Amino acid sequence: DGSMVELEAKVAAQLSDYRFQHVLRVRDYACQLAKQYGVDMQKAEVAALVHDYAKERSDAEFLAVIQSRHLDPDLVNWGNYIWHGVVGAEMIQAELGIDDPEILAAVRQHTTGAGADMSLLSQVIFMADYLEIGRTFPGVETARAVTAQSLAAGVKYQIVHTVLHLVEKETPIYPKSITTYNYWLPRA
Ligand code: DGI
Ligand code: FE
Ligand code: FE
Ligand code: FE
Repeated sequence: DGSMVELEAKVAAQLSDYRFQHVLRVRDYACQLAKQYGVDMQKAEVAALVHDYAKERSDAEFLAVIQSRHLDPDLVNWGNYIWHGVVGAEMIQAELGIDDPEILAAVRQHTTGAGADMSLLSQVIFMADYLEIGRTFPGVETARAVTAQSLAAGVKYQIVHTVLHLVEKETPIYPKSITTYNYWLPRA
């Protein structure tokens, strides 16, 4: 429908071609998972289209929004990889007029996941971002097979492997990632 085409154009205008192509592949994978797991396809499509909307904004823009919207002050200690989802959701709401709390939560949660407050829509977007057909990391085929069997098992697979990878590289782990790990570990 027309508004979806307009949304797609607004996202394309914000992103380099290679990242926009990633977004389109996330949309495809998200629609497939949404269909399988009974999630609203339209919401999945919108959330996938906007999930990396803010990824190419400057650090200064993110820091200004953290201040003006009174977001968690600890956010200033992190970087683009955390800001583009958590702070990006504010930009998506303000600039694209997307007010659906479930879609905004899926964007906020798409990098780290979340614990008990992760909706099926959020799980679908989290997994589609990880599994889209352009992803080539070792284990991606296993991750796709696990997710096709159980969405929760996919979430667990992703967070376990992401935390392992971050520890391996001695990279700081955002507390929400630990929350996600602890919540999903016994649940799949
Ligand atoms: O935006 P994308 O590249 O499509 O994917 P993403 O938003 O899922 O991930 C962005 C980056 O964030 C990716 O390189 C993995 C990294 N990341 C995920 N969780 C954490 C993290 N980085 C740190 N330092 N800590 C985390 O907990
Ligand atoms: Fe992202
Ligand atoms: Fe991701
Ligand atoms: Fe992404």
